[in-house]
Amino acid sequence: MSRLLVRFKSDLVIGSKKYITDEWTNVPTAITKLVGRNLYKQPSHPLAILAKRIEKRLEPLGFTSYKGFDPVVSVHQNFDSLGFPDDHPGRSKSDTYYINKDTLLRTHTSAHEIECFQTSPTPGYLITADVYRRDTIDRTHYPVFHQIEGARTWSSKDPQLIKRLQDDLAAIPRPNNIEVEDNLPPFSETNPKQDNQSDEVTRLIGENLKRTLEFIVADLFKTPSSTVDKMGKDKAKGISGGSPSEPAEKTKIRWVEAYFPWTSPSWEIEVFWKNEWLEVCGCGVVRQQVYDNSGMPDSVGWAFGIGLERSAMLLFKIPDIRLFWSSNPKFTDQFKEGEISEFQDWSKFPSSYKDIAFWNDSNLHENDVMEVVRTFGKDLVENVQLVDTYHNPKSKKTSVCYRITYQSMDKTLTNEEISTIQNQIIDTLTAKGAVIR
Ligand code: FA5
Ligand code: MG
Repeated sequence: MSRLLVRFKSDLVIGSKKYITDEWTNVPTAITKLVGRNLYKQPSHPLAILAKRIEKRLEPLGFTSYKGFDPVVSVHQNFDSLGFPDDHPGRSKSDTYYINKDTLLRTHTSAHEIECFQTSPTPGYLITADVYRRDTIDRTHYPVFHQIEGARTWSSKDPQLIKRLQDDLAAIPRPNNIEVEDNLPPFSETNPKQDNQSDEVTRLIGENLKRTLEFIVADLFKTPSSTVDKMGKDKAKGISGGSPSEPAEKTKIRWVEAYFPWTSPSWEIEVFWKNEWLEVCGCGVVRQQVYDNSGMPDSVGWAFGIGLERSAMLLFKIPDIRLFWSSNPKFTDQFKEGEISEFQDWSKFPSSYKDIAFWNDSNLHENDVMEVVRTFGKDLVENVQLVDTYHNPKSKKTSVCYRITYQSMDKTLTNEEISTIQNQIIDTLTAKGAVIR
C-alpha cells in the first residue's frame, strides 16, 4: 500500500521535463531512457539516411520536412482529434505508454497531423519522429520505432480541382523497377469514400497517393552501383559476411485494403521480402472530420505513415531491429550519409532459449509479459514467443508457455547470465499473480 502511494505522488522525468503520474502511468525507465536518442537525426544512421532520401524526393513536389516534435503528446492529439473510437484497442494501457491519464508517448506520427496541416507553408509536408508502442518482442518489433508521415492537401473549393488533381498526378514520375499488384477499386462498400467528395475526386486523390508512395518505394529499392563497388572493396579488406552483388530485380509490391479511423478509403502497401509480404506503410484519403478539427474544412487530400525500421531492414539487410540502437562502432561506422549499403554482420553470437510456463490466474496481458521480459532482458532478448496455451475446463484456468530466446549482439552469453535474468522475470511475473508451473 505504502509503495503504491509513493508511486502515485512521484513525478516521471522525461528529457528535461517532469510529469505528474497517476494510475495510468506505465512508462518504464527502460523506455524513458530511449527518449531523446534521436537516431533519425544522426546523418549516417540508416534511419536518417532513409528519411533524408524520402525528403529529397518529395520536397521538389511541394513538401516541407518537419523534425523534432516532442514525443510527449496529449490523448487528444494522438487519438481524439483523429476520431479514434473510445473502445479502440490502441487506446488501452496494454498497447500504449501512458505518462498519465491525459498524456502519453505518441504511438504514431499522425498525432501531429493537425498542427502540420495548420502550419505547413506548402501543400504537402513530411514529419519524421520516434514513436512508442507496447508490443511483442521479435526481430521486427521494438517498443520504440520511427515513422515518416506525409500528407498532401488540396482546396475543395478550387473550381479547377479536378484539373489540378490530374496535373499533379501527371507530374509524379513513374518508376520501372517495381512490379505493382493492385486489384482494388478506388473505393468500395468496405472501404468507402467521404460523403462530400465526388467519385472522381476520391479516385484522383487515391491515385496520387498510391503513385507517390510507389515512387518513393521504387527510389529506395534502387541501390546505386557505387554502393556495390564500395562493398566489393570492403570485402577485399577482409570484412566478413555479405553476399555477392545481386542482379537488378524488380521489387514486388502490392496494395491491400486497410482501416484507420481518420482516413477512408485506406490502404497498406506491402513489399515482398524473404518470401513474405511485409507491411511497410499505412495510408488513405483524409477524413473530413480531421480537416474540420484543424479549422480548415475546405480541404481534401491524403496522408501516409511509413515504418522506417522495416524498410531499413529490407534495404540495408539489417537482420534484427535491436541493431538500430547499437552504439557499437562496428555498427555505427558502417554507414555513410546518403548511401544505402549492405550491412556486414560482424559476428553471430549463439542464441539459447528458456521456457516459462505459468497459470495466468491474474489474466496478465501478453504485452505486460513482454514488458517484464524487456525490463530485465533489455536488448539481450531476441524473441519472445507464446508456444503453448492450455485451458483447463474444470478449474477454468489457463496455462501459457512463453519461449524467451536470448542472444547478445556483442558477446556469447553465459548460462549464469541468462539464468539470472530468467529468475528476475519469474519473480516479477509471480509478484504480478502468475503461478509458475
Ligand atoms: C500507423 O501508425 C498510422 N499512423 C499510419 C497512417 C498514417 C495511416 C497516415 C493513415 C494515414 P500502423 O500502426 O499500421 O499505422 O503503423 C505504420 C507502420 O509502422 C507499419 O506499416 C509498420 O511498418 C510500422 N510499425 C508498426 N508497428 C511497429 C513496431 N512495433 N515496430 C516497428 N515498426 C512498426
Ligand atoms: Mg498496421
